[in-house]
Amino acid sequence: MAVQAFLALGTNLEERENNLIQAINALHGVAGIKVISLSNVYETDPVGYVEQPAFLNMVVKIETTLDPESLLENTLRIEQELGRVRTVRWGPRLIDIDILFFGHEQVELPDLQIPHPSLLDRAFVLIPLRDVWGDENLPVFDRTVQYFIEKTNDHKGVKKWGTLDWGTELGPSAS
Ligand code: GSY
Repeated sequence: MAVQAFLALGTNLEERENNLIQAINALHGVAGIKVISLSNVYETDPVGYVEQPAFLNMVVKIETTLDPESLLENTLRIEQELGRVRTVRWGPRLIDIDILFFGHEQVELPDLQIPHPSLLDRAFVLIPLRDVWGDENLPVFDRTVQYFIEKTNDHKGVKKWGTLDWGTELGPSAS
């Protein structure tokens, strides 16, 4: 049975828009993953290690028949295939793909925690998540995304940059 999952994408090196497009197309190309909708794309001030270029961040809603660990394997493989090189921890990256939610499931494994543990502190994740999630309460936290956005102190560093038009410019519209 297919489950809805939400993935956060971030990039701050080279052709940032192209990195997002490549990642979304690669996700949609995996058997068992269907991209359903995209948030707006936001340009965001770096959080953590601040001496690095601004990020583009967005959230992608998918349906998947994979289990959470297989989904993780695929996101890690796509990060690597798109050329992610970990130089500085928290440092610049071509593409970062984090699993935020996987249906209503909670996962606690050494290499995978769902919901994503830093989700609620990061305006660069919450603001795009609101675009594709809407006004419903989040599973596990039982509050709206808006509730958590109002608690962040870095939302001024998140500015709408543009949109990617899934279904026309990126990939198949009829699948
Ligand atoms: O957590 C993902 C990588 N990352 C980001 C990011 O995607 N966006 C912003 N604005 N800051 C970040 N710091 C790190 S680490």
